[in-house]
Amino acid sequence: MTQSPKFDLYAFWRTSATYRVRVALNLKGLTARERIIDLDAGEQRSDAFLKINPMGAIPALVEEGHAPITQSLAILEFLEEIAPNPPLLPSDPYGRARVRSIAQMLAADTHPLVAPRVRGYLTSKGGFDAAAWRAWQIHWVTTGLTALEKRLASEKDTGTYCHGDQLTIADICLASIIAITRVFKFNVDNIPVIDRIIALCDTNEAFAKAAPSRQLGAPV
Ligand SMILES: N[C@@H](CCC(=O)N[C@@H](CS)C(=O)NCC(=O)O)C(=O)O
Repeated sequence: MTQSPKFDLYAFWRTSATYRVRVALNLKGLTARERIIDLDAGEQRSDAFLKINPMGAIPALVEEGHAPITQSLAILEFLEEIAPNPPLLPSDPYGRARVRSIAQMLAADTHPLVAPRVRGYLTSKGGFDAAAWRAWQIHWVTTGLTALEKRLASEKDTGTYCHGDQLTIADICLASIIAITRVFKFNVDNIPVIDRIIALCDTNEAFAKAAPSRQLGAPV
């Protein structure tokens, strides 16, 4: 008999932050029941969802009897603690700090600038039209990826993946930003190290299965 998943994951097909959690769950062989929050319909601002995450953002991972876990990086670290294999963080403190630093360049400094709530504000109150929003989105994603490319190309700890030859949270965050470029159909040029790492992630079924285009609700 198949056991039903013990986690609910509040999710939407295209979101970069939810993608990170999907990849980590897949890598660790865990499952979660997805509860769809339709960002296009504004469901993240419904009273019911704001009780789960007052920030009005997904993902949230919920296990009965426990408070919801929000913030994709906190969820990734939680999954790492409850299911340590395969490890998604290096074993040494300097390595862990470098991986977390790369992850935060992407998940904390890059991704939030292109979230729907930012688009909503800029287009309703900031005078942005669709073209200005697209230029903003491309600018900030390019800024984040170009900064990371510089690090990856110059730091000795870069290997097959962002950190050595082991998949880590840094690669998951990197792939989550590349997922944004794929959903919104733009390219960032001159990032050869990133392109090489992503080509490798693309061959991994845990990443492929998490792709926005393969989720319920994705346009066909
Ligand atoms: N730092 C948060 C970001 C969460 C976030 O902004 N999620 C987006 C989807 S990728 C969202 O739900 N946005 C709703 C909105 O901006 O209105 C995390 O990593 O979980």
